Amino acid sequence: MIKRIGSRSRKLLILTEFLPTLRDSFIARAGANALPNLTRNFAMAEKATQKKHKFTFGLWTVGNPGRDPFGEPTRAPLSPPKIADMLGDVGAYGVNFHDNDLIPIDATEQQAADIKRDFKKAIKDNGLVVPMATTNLFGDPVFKDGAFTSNNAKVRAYAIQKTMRAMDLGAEFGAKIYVFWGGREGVETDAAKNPVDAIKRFREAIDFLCDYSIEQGFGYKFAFEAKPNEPRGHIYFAVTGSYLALIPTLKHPEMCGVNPEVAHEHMAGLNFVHQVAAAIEMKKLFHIDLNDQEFGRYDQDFRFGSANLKHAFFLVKLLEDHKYAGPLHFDAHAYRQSDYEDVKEFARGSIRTYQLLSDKAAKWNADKEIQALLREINHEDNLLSKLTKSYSTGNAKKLLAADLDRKVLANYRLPYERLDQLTMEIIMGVR
Ligand code: GCO
Ligand code: MN
Ligand code: MN
Repeated sequence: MIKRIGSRSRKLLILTEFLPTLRDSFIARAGANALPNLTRNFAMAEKATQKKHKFTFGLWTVGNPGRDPFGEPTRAPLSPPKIADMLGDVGAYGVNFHDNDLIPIDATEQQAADIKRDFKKAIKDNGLVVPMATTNLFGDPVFKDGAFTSNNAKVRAYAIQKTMRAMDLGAEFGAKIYVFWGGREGVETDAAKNPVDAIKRFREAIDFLCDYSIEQGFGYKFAFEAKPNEPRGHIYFAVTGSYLALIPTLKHPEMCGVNPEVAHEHMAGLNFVHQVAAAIEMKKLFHIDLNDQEFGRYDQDFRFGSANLKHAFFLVKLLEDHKYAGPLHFDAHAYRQSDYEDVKEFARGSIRTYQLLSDKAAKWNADKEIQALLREINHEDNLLSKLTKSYSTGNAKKLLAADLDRKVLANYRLPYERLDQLTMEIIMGVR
């Protein structure tokens, strides 16, 4: 079955549609003994159909045990190799980790070596790669008042030291993207820290770490992840735009970009699509964290597309139209009520929603009526565009003399209701 899938691309296309159903009926018929192999084979086939996209998950996402600030975990902890097995089953491309997701902060050297050996085997067995690594600079009490921006020079030095070691670890697994999420870099009261110093301290740490990466030949690209609050009352670099403004002031701006997250910008009440568009336009979209979030709520980390489908559609369309080829990282977790079978559904659902929206985006682009509307609303004027393209005294003079009647211009038709309704009908699956 799998061989046939591999050898005929037409069959592959047809089977892609039916793989989930086929998988379930095969499993039902084959019985419990054949289950692990069958599941794995179907996952490989699913992955072959997905290879256009690099779908990744963090150890901390599907491995999330369901703890929240008010309640204990609802799921037993899973070891990293078991998480890799789960990701193999759902056909993910890769797995990312914080240093301490893989190696507990107080592990001995021997324990660390054993963990690394077992995890390397698990990712190999499951055909996974590790595209991204990051540092836990928020969990331990030492970071209670920040890491790179702490008021204590020793804590700042420890945070940089911990990151260097975590970069070594990521590089050992082949990671090429290094994410910086400053979860504790902030305040509850501005009496506590000078916010200008905080920016200077953060820049200093990043400049140092860029040079470390260069000297070690890691080839890392750094991706900064903004968040406005949680766990701090106020986090510095609250939105993606804050990092886009910081990057040109760094020692190695070419190495640095952003890792925007849907939930974080929605927590700030912003249009995520526009934040990502800014990063794309500046060639700074190095990574992306996909999840979902109701506006005005606590940090929810919902399954991608599960809360704001229309935003998710325009996001996928943006990424696809601009041929974003980096990892699509689902930084979310399953509901606290789910068991691990249901966590798999969460993971499969994340992937499937992205793929379905990507098909819908292609439909939108191919829709004749939509294309006609786009032609109707966009009015090009080559002569005027030439004038405004770049400044010269002559162009300024000609522009001042141009006949631009505001009353005529105000009358151009913009049938956006029709355009939006057609978009909604594509999303709702009736077009
Ligand atoms: C959060 C963040 C984190 C980061 C992760 C990678 O809200 O907790 O999104 O999940 O993405 O620490 O740096
Ligand atoms: Mn988050
Ligand atoms: Mn994130």
